[in-house]
Amino acid sequence: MEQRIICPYCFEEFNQDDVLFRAETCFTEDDILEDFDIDMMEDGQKKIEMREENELKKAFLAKEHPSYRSFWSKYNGTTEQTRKRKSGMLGHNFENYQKPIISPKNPRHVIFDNQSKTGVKLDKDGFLTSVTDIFGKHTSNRVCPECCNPLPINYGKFPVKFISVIGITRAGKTVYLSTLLDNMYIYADKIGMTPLPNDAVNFFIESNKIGRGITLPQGTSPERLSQPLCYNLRYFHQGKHVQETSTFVLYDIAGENCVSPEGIENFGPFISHSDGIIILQDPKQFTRIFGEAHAMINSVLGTIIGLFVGKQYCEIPIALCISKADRLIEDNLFGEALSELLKSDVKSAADFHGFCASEYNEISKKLDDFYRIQDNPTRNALKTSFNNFNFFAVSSLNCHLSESDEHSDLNGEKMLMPTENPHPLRIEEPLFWLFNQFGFIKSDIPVIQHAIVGKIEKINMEIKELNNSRVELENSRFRIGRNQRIKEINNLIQNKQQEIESLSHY
Ligand SMILES: Nc1nc2c(ncn2[C@@H]2O[C@H](COP(=O)(O)OP(=O)(O)OP(=O)(O)O)[C@@H](O)[C@H]2O)c(=O)[nH]1
Ligand SMILES: [Mg+2]
Ligand SMILES: [Zn+2]
Repeated sequence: MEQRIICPYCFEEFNQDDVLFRAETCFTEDDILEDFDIDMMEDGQKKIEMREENELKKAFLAKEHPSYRSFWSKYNGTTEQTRKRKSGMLGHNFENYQKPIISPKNPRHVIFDNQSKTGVKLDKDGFLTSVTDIFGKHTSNRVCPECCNPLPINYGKFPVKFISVIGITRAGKTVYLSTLLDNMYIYADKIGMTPLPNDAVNFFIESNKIGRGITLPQGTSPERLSQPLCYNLRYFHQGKHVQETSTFVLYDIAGENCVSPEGIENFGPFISHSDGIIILQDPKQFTRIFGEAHAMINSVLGTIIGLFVGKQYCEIPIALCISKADRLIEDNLFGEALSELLKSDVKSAADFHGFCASEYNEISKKLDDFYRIQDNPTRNALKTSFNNFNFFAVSSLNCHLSESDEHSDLNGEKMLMPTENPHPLRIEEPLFWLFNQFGFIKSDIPVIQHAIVGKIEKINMEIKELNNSRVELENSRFRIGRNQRIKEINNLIQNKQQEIESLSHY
């Protein structure tokens, strides 16, 4: 079966049956005999068998694979963690990434299928998902043949969407992702989806737990690459009318890497391979309000424009989200109507599990106004560089925070801790919007499109100018070719009006 897989780490594309495996059989140097010792043995069947077994064991030595090491060397070492087995169990405690890499095509690594004898058995979908190694141990831990990073269970069987969450340092990315993923069951249910998380996701949530009395996560080390967060979602495809599963992969990209040239070099591939982007904008980036030197347009947005624009990628959906919206609500910077909307729960579309655009469009329009007043350079950059973006405001915490006794390792600042249960505000909305843009879910009414609005605005301006010149001509009675020119202008205006009509229709 020809089925291509794109590695969520190195983005190499390969056939599903080209995967490699991490073997459960692991030997250390101590388990392997010196060739010299075997040479010394008495000749005979026993010696031949010993030599053969010793040779086989050499392929099962526990160590980090060179391709894996070289991938992670760009990021100051791996961030993969191994769940420690219960104490008292026998055997070595190897890290998962130290397990030997074996090939399902090598009869000295794996046991071939009894019937075919020419290869290993595939699963019911025709996928290569597990093998039994030559020592009889079973493994279903697939890895990418290029970088030897782990492929989650079932990864590659379903269409994959990559989503990067980016924003400056402390913008709230980790808190956002952890809260979103932890509550995914509730959110997915609203749009009729069943989430099937994997181990790395649960690990991420556990190690960045958000809750009352728990110190908030430390800053993500800028030079490190967090593990991609893979999620399978089962749902009823509202366009195709069939049950489907999709995989989506979320990346938590540390803030520094969205702005420093070296960071962009190493982390740029994650952004440029994304099918959707969630930008978290820290309220302090609104220069008109806070006067901080982190204007959106100079930092993150500039980076994305650099990575995408001119490379035909600017069609990808971009969700620009104001994070920590609770602060802006509290400071009355959003105005009454918008604050009330933001404080309400995200609804499903009235009669079906879809995106409730009738509610969302109101928020989006008001946020567009907010940007026009507070950060017009960012708004303009979006309207002129991207064809598909929308505005959101979210709060992952929206609860009282107090200083905890712990200090941050990174900058010595006091760490904060929620003193009550967090009440997240609308954090699922950007994801729902992306799902709608990917075609997974329908919306009750067409979703507002600002890029289009921008185009219409521009054409309206042009019509206005044309009208002015027509009036001028009409007033200047004795000019040669005047009537011809007026006719031409009328035609131009008519064309532009038609253009607007087709845009509004769209
Ligand atoms: N008021 C409020 N504060 C928040 C919210 N979300 C995050 N914060 C604050 O912002 C801080 C930084 O959040 P993180 O999620 O660690 O930020 P980050 O974007 O991951 O930062 P880096 O890892 O440095 O790139 C938190 O420790 C909180 O103090 C929110 O919804 N409301
Ligand atoms: Mg972080
Ligand atoms: Zn890879």
